[in-house]
Amino acid sequence: MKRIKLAGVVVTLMCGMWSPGSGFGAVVPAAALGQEDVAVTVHIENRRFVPHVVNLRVGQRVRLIFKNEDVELHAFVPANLLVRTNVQVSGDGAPQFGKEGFRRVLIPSGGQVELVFTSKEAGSFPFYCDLPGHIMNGMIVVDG
Ligand SMILES: [Cu+2]
Repeated sequence: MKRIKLAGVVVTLMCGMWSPGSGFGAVVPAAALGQEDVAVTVHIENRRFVPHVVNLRVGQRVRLIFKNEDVELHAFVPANLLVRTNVQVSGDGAPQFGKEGFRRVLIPSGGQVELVFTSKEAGSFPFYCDLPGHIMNGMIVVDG
């Protein structure tokens, strides 16, 4: 395992297989996991995403991990990043899908959710938590 620091975000490079946690919703077969280029962990604490900026590259397969360390439920809602994108969800969250694909995932207190996907286009893609009264924002920046 190798750690590099990229614009304030610690990116952990993973090798080998990864055993998924207990699934909920769109559960991924274990054979499909463990092939990503990078893993990025975003902590949720005190109604904030930490870090709130995640840097990715086009074509990079990423495992984006959310750890909810608050005592309340939160959601990860990406504005446009994952539209019509294949997203594998694992962990103990409750993902929701619509016509355009992945819409959001609810992350219980103390829970962890992992999303595996490949960014298709460059840009800055905001994300937020849409639970009532929560003002929680972040940005996924995809470089070409
Ligand atoms: Cu929230």
